[in-house]
Amino acid sequence: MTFSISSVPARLATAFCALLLSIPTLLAADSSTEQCLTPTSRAASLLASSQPAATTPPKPHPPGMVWIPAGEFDMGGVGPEARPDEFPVHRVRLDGFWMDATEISNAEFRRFVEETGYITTAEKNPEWEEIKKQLPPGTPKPDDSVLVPGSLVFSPPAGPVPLNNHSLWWQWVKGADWKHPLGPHSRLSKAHDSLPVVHVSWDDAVAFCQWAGKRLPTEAEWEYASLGGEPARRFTWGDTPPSDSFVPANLWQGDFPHNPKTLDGHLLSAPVDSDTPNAYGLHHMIGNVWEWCADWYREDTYKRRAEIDAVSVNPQGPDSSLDPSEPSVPKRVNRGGSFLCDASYCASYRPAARMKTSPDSGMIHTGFRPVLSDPDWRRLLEKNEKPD
Ligand SMILES: [Ca+2]
Ligand SMILES: [Ca+2]
Repeated sequence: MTFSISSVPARLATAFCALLLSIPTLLAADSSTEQCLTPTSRAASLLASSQPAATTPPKPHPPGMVWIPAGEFDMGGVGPEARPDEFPVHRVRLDGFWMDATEISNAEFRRFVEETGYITTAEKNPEWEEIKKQLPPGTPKPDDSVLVPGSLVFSPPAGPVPLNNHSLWWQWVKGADWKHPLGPHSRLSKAHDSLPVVHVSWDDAVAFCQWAGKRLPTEAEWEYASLGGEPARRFTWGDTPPSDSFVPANLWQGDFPHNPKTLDGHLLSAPVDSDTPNAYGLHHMIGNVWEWCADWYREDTYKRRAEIDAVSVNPQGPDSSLDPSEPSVPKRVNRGGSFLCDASYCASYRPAARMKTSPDSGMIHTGFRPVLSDPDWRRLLEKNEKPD
């Protein structure tokens, strides 16, 4: 059971306009076009008139990817859920790029592992010398029995808990990794091929992208693509917050974190192509699993950016990370929210919502989707066409 995350009202308005325009004897085309436009689509049309034509590059197109046309948008928070690190809203201009239509699936990640022998972060022993850099000075080394491969798994408590302590629903599980999402007893089978790969660190995601000749999106590219060509707005689907009676994406329903209702049919992840895609053809940009971006996280990224340029062109993120709440832990950006997102906790099912995670951390609700510039795609084609 899946639900649409696309801009249905805008699509219906477009279809209605097309119907009216097909009856020229009843309505003059110019006036009917004006009357048909909703405030949202009117704004999009005005914006589009100042942007380069959305021309899709010539075929062949990279398999499984959709074209995100060049353009400008207002990057940053909209609505009461927006957090301080989403401000100031600032103007960003991006070149066009290709983006995977779906989050990377278990089947795709297995192919990478089988071809390269790659071992993910969660499958390796944690290195104390690296971990202690992120802990308060003097933190004693834990017993070696603790420093074994594992990852973070969602573990719902038996009853209501304070929401200011995530350790009450997150558990470090030895033996949890992308092949064993819930722990050693939960080995993946072919039946799970279409689910998004999870428990991948930022380093794992980058390794996959390099193998595929692709890269992770910048957070500007991710936010722009999630909007599906619409102006910046509170949610990708409009202004209505998700609720138990409105489930526009694979999120959390019920009381978080102890009493799930799974009204969208999924307690955890859903197949990567199981929803209605947005106008660009992208599935599950909101919800399902969080998606790694290339950028280092800084709380003041937008402030620093807005001070430099009126319009930021293809912003790549800061040179290093700084999260004031955990300054010793370098973090990369995640976007889009996950099947655990709920209004009572993080409300991160928004195009502008930013999350930050240490690049060596995999979790059961975190995956990724690569992007590719068109010149890089042409170079890849040329290289593959040359005989060895
Ligand atoms: Ca769900
Ligand atoms: Ca997602």
